[in-house]
Amino acid sequence: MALQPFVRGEVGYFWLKWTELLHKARDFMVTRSLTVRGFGIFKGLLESPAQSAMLSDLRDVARVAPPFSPRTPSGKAMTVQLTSAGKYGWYSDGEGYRYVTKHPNGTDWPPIPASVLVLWRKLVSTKRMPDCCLINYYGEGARMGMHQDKDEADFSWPVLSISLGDQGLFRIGNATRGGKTESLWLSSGDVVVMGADARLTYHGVDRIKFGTSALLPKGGRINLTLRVVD
Ligand SMILES: O=C(O)CCC(=O)C(=O)O
Repeated sequence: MALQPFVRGEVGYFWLKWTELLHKARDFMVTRSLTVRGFGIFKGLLESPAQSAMLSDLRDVARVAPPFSPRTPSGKAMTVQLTSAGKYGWYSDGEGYRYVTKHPNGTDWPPIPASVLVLWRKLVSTKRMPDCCLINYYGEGARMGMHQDKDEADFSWPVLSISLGDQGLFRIGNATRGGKTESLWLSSGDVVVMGADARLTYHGVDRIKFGTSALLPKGGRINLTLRVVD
């Protein structure tokens, strides 16, 4: 009788250690599902509860820094709506593409949510955090033309991309514009690492397949890209 609480305590302790070990093993075994032209693609890395938690954090960001549709340097309004979190936000107008320290409404960008940084720590670095989390929202008809991410100072850091919501048709090209491309559907919870030799590979999003995810009540797709800027 007297031993019972002790035994229960021991069993509880070992059970805790065992589940801790299992979680650690699962984290360690994060394997990339596929590599396309040097882009590491982790299908379904983010599970459904983590996607919902991240979405809730992004809503908090959007309350402080509301999404807007910037103009390209040629004067066309972009079809995606975007906002940012972090030290810098990505911005574009007649003066060109660049990073800026304030939202167009004059406020500082909110901090990058911890739920987002977890993925950066897991896949990129625990020492250097990203300076910018660009948040793109693709509504009906929105797309993103083929481009390179090259407004950053140091291309040795990858760009980490996280997809939430409806599927997006992601196109991967080459180190220079043009040539043959390959496309794949990115689904909610998929994560892509664009780094090393593929850091400056052209990529874009051709279209969104509405109604393929229940995450966003009104449909559409959110894409986050984490970037080291300076
Ligand atoms: O939406 C995506 O999957 C890619 C986004 C992107 O290429 C960018 O923000 O530069």
